[in-house]
Amino acid sequence: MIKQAWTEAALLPTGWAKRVLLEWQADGALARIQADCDAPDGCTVLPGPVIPGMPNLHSHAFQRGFAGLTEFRAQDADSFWSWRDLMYRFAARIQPQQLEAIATWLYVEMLEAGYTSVCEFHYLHHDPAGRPYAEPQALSQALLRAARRAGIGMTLLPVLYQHSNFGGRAPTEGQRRFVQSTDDMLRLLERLLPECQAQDAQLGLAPHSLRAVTPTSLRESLAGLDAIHPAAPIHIHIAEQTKEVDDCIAWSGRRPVQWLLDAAPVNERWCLVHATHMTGDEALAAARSGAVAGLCPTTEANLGDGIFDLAQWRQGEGRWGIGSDSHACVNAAEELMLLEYSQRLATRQRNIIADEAQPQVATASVLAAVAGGAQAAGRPVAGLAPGQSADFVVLDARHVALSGLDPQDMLSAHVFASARSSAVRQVWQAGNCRVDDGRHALHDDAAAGFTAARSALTQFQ
Ligand code: NGQ
Ligand code: ZN
Repeated sequence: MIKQAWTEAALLPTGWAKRVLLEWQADGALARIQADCDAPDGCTVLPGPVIPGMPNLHSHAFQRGFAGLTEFRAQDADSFWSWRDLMYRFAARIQPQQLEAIATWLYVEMLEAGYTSVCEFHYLHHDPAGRPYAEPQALSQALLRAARRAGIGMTLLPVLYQHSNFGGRAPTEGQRRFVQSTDDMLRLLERLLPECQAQDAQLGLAPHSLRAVTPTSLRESLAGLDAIHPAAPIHIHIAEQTKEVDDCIAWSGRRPVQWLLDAAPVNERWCLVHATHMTGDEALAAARSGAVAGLCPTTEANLGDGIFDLAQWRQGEGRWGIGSDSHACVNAAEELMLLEYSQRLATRQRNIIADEAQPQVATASVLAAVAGGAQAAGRPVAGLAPGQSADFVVLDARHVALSGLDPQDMLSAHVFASARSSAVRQVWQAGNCRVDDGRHALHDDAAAGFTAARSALTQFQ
């Protein structure tokens, strides 16, 4: 059975179109998009301009549980590394039901903020003592269940984490819940594949970083992945901190991106998360590989990583998408705003993400981030086109920042002028309305579950 919805304006991969009819199949795949037509009798009329749902290409769901709780001075010079110690203390305690409660609320928030799918970079595998659960996939299942309940598309990326630094250094005590052998990881992937397929989730692999794997375990895990699930997405944290770059040079004589490009078959399957610190040559080569740059502007700002050079990346026609990573902020529009602003601050210019083909910054950035995010997710979520999932956001035309504007300016106001308030009215995922009037049906229940889990986890800190 075909389902339909009609809107006055929709952002298609080719740009804005008017009077658009969207048609999708029972499985949620778009079958036809027709512009310049009237709404058929009885067809659902969407109450505002429609933009594609945003894939969130990088998430550590459990970190939502302590967002806002690391903003105090704990030592003379706080840094990414001292933040990470606090994060490990939180990670050490979390139980499966708490992870599920936190993730369920997070995914509700994501949907309400315009994200329709999420890539979970998931490294919390074992129990708090560091022993495998009776079901080794217990925590992965908690994330899959949370995604199913909230109704968000999922790419699950179990993380291979074996070492604490370059050169195969032994993992630390704080990393005990993350660590497993390459063989155990491959068995985990085998178990998870049918579970993912049963809910239309994609399964991939995330070697955590070049710090956490060795050249051998990287090579063997990628070969094993290819045997289990060819074409699966591969995500890695690549060059987020200058200390990491220095350590990589000390270990190998090469910078991390350069090392990876030399050692691994980097291509369209790869997402290079936090490729913040690259030389011009590295950026050009990485962009040409077809890999997606995974940009997480609010987390990278929160952690003091540095500023990604988007102009340089685009010179190589590099693809990119956005992620909310540590979830200090869960808002697709705000990530895009901060990305553009970081570029303006660094270059002292304006309207960096726009170009001749698409002079509107908000429109250009939504289209680029949806395309890149879909590639990184390895799922058909690349916008409003036949064969893609019916994942879309209806902007709130009643919001004061948007009211009375034309659709393209409404999107611009949504990104740049809605003052951190949400101008999202409805969110549809796989053809189902998950958010109506700005609220997800699970909003209150999921919020209560989240606050209970967080209270239990923070009361002894
Ligand atoms: C993570 N987080 O895996 O959670 C990392 C930090 C690390 C971010 N980069 C840990 N946001 O890189 O060792
Ligand atoms: Zn991360």
